[in-house]
Amino acid sequence: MIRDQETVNILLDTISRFVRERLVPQEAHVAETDQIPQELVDEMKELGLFGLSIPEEYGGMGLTMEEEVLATFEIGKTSPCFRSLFATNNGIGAQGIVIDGTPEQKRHYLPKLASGEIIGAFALTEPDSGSDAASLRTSARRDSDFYVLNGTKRYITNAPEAGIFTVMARTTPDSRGAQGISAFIVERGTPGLALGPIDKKMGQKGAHICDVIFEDCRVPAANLIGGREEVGFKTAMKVLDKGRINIAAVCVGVAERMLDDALRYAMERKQFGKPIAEFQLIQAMLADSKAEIYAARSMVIDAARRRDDGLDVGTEAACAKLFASEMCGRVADRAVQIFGGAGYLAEYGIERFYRDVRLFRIFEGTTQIQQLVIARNMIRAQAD
Ligand code: COS
Repeated sequence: MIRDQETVNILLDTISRFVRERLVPQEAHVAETDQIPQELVDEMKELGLFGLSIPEEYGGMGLTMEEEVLATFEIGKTSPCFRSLFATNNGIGAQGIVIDGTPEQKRHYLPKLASGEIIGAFALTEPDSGSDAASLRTSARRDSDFYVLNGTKRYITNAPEAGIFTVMARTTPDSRGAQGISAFIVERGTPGLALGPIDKKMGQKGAHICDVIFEDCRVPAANLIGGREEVGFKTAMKVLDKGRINIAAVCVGVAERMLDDALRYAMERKQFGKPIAEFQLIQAMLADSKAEIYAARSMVIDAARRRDDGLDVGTEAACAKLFASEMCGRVADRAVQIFGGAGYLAEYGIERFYRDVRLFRIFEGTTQIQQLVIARNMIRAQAD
């Protein structure tokens, strides 16, 4: 749903200019230093990028899902690490509070997330619990007005920068599976919360992940999301439904950027006396990429509109994430192929995108988890 086309156009133009003029020129530097310059972070805050999807009453822009994916298409046209910094505040690091938080939790945390004063992170995955999220073992034992958390969370995006963590932990000790899991807001600096060293990754330099370790970490009972135990797994799944549409949108943006770079290169690079873009085997790669991007873009917009209409989008979000992330991988591969030897060199930047986009098929649910979600929903719907 687009509320006011003119306002959205202005926002998209502003983001597009910021991406082109400020972020693209810094891509190589950020990859080399593994750090986003503070001045760029400050500009992101000024533009309101940390609060795109946080409701206006809490200081955000309150974009609808359709508006948000249009913005994400533009943000996608540069290194994904830039988006990663503010994406958790719009997505998995804040949505638990937006969707299921109490009024006090919203009032206390959302304005700080919307302004970028604090970064939010989402702590679900553990050393022995990844795709099987419901098998998580981090425990939260009630002790008067506190919960005492013990356990380790792994691969937590933005954990080194985070001011708060949405933590899924087991409040019912002997429970198995999704039942017995509750969600908490844990503030950085809470005694008993420690961070592991920053992990070295294949790509997305500038975006950081690390372990988050809880050892008798006492969290106020008021920080139980929604004030209700045992609904934390559902909160996590609802957060991921939205997150998956957003990942699909960023896949579309990055794929458009890579195809644009590949097309420009193919029109400049000459072999056999003419630009390689005139060769049909190169054209096939360009055309297949264009068609697949168009398909993914259409899926993302459709899924976003359905979510705006209040429909259950579990299946559509999984379809969009599955198709768009796989599409993005294929486009990256073709882009490197079109660049040829230059595609393998760091100097041209395309190999960096190739490494960066590999993550999209893994995080916020692997391709195989999306397949499982889609098929399960199909079977359930048929059986009903
Ligand atoms: N929205 C709301 N509720 C949901 C939901 C959704 N999208 N998906 C599941 N639920 C509910 C179910 O309805 C069920 O509730 P009831 O017990 O009341 O019926 C409960 O949650 C448990 O669901 P389910 O039985 O489907 O859980 P499973 O353990 O079988 O599997 C999958 C769930 C595999 C889908 C889940 O573990 C998953 O998404 N794994 C991937 C995790 C992930 O993406 N990790 C990435 C790291 S975080 S960036």
